[in-house]
Amino acid sequence: MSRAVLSLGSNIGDRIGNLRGALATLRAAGARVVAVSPVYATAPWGGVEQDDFLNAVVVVEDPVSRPRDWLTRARAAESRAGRTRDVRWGPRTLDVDVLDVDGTVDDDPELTLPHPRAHERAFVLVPWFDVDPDAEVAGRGRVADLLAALPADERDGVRRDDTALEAAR
Ligand code: PH2
Ligand code: MG
Ligand code: MG
Repeated sequence: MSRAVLSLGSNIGDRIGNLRGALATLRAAGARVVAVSPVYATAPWGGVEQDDFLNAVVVVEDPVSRPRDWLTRARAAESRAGRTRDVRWGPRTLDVDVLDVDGTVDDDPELTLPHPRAHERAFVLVPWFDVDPDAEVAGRGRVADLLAALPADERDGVRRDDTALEAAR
């Protein structure tokens, strides 16, 4: 069994529709969605002036996938949302980042695990904590502790949105 934690983000077009489309694509590709965080409206991180994002974190499982298979699915979801790769840390219809796969630590430049900036991003840590309060960022520490260590203004830029990604199951 392979268990991955994915970050979903969108700040162009139908943002919530883009996040929902990601779940649909992941399921169509054979992933079982085992946890879905609340949706957050988040101030842009990374210094590019752009609109606020909607962000969420999901936990997905599959009997056989290796880390690269999760990357393939993430990219499939992005391209289905019409994603083009342009400005680094810039606006996007859909970003699906692989945060963790079974605690793997790997410096493969194609898929670095855990995600190399997850530990410093409130828009990742807040929803990750929601789906798994005991989670660890492999080699970095507990999500709860990393979150507590972030500057207050980073956490304040992450605000719970009323819209759910999907109806409660
Ligand atoms: N994604 C980025 C750059 N900056 N900021 C927020 N708040 N949320 C994101 O998902 C995000 C970002 C590029 O991947
Ligand atoms: Mg990203
Ligand atoms: Mg990405």
